[in-house]
Amino acid sequence: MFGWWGKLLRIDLSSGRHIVNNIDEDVLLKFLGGRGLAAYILWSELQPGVDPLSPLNKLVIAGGPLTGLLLPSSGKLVVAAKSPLTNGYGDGSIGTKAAVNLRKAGYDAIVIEGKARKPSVIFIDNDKIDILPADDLWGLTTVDTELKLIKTFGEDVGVLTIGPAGENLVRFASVISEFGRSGGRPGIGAVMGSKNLKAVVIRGSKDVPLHDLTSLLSISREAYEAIKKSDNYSFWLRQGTMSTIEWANSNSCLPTYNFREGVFDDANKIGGNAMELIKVRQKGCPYCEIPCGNVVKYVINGYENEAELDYENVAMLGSNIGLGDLNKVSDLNYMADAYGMDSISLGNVLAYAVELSEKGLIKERMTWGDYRTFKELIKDITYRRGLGNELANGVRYLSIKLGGDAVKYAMHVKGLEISAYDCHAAPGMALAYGTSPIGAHHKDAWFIATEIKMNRFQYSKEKVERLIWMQNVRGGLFESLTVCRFPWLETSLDLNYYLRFLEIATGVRYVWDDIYLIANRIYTLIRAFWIREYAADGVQWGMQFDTPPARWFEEPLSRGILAGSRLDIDGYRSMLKYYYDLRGWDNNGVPRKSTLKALGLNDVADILSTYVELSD
Ligand code: PTT
Ligand code: SF4
Repeated sequence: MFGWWGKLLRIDLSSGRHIVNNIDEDVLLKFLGGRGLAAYILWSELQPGVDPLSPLNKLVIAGGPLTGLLLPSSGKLVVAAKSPLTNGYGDGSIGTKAAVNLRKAGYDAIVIEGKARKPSVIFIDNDKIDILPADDLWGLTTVDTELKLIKTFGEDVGVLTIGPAGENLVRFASVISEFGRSGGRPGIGAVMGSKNLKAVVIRGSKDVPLHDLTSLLSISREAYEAIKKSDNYSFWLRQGTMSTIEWANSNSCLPTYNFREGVFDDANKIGGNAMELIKVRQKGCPYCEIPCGNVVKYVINGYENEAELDYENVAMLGSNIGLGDLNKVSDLNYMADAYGMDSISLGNVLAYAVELSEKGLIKERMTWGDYRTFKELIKDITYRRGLGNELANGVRYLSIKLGGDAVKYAMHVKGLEISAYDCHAAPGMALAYGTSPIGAHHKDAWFIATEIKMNRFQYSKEKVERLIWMQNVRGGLFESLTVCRFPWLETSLDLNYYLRFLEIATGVRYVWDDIYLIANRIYTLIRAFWIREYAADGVQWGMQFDTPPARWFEEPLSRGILAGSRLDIDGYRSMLKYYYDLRGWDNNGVPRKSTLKALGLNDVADILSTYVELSD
């Protein structure tokens, strides 16, 4: 086999033992790697209905057939587990040296199971695996932890770590690497914490077996050159994702005041141009020629520090909480990275707290843009104190606990807080959130930009068809290859390059129909996972889980060029039904027996039919 090792490292933290398993070639051909492989492992190995924070949950760290090769932006890996935030499938992508080292150590994936008796670090040095005590690291921020680990193990290792938020089982704790790369929005950091696992440190020095090294080197040169010729190249290097702030504001989709509005008066103060004024350097993932990490130096009352800014975290910890000062937004971002939690969910829970306070649904008093209170609240979330302890469970848990009107203002889909695009006037983007396989995240389909070029207010079949294509490419292909999608999206690298990379690496010729089939298989398997897990908890699957919050349907925008806009529930449902048809799922969003069979998921059909009646 070329391109893949066909090896999975399995580590049991309860017994301290590890083993290297072979991965069937058929599984790799059918699921590629990364997300596809993680979904396959979690479906096949997890006991249905398992508590995500119990030792029985498994943490998967997976690369794909292109990860770590000398190809554009190939240093990404997927972290996945059953999510403690959503109770469904959860994953995230991180750009890190750990991705390259994972593959160079001789593995396509690692599965971590059980629970260590004491805080631990896993150190993987090629074939040598050690589980080491981490009492001296427990309680440290992700920054201090990584600095210490690098000091101990050397500059060449890759580190995945959690902060105090993961240790304290904050349900949206993420996994952090390289002081500001964050992955695993749906609480994958809390899964690590529940296993007493502070960090995974990886060193690898082997060469991944390749089908055609000479062609790989020459196509790689060609692709890097194509990227540099892109019209957007130099602007992207200046601002990365940050220019999206101004763009979203001018298109009335910048989340503002807990997704009540799509425009923010102070957008320019927190946008890409403002960011450039305090930017001190750029940071990138391995093998990336278009580094998009904006490192800024911020100053608050004479206190100076650095933070890494992207669109999503600035929108969510800026406009969505009514904060229009980039220094303060940067500070909250720094806290999210250092404590190790997802900035998108954090921006949601803070905004939710303000709205609950405004409406008198909680006793605490706070207002929009209240930086000092937010700072304290972030500490309280991390250490699970008072209101922070409730917010640490995410907006869905708290809304269910409070009941009544509180449910209306909880902005999530399937329990995952919504990422940074307001959808009052974007039914296609709303559908992207509704059908994303991990809950409301934009990674599978950043449909908003496409939609703005179409008729924004239309509920059309064409939008659904384009959305599915986008999901299949972004969430199916890129998440499973596993490489960064930005060279394609932001510097127009021709998509066909990726099929050529795949063939040169593996020797297997995939055409687009093969890729769409694989993507459909992955989406349908992940859907089966959700249905099985919910059914095991006695919850019947239905359209409501694929529908965004009532706010976007019921409360129109009151400001900006699109004032008065809101979504139409019938229009949304008609698009959702068509989406189900195209995926081969029934009217409740449950995969049909015939679909599962056509995708080669016969055993999944057999198991799923014991939980829910499958249509033909
Ligand atoms: C991703 C999500 C995003 S998506 C952002 S900004 W974005 C937020 N970043 C956070 C952060 O930073 N700190 C923090 N504590 N929490 C954060 N939460 C948010 O996490 C990221 C880039 C970006 S920047 C994007 S879009 C692209 N995402 C990719 C993806 O998902 N897959 C892929 N194959 N390529 C991608 N390329 C781009 O990577 P999650 P990263 Mg992250 C400070 O993973 O869980 O999906 O959440 O990956 O290495 O940080 O790179 O405007
Ligand atoms: Fe990492 Fe950005 Fe480069 Fe993608 S474009 S690999 S996220 S630095």
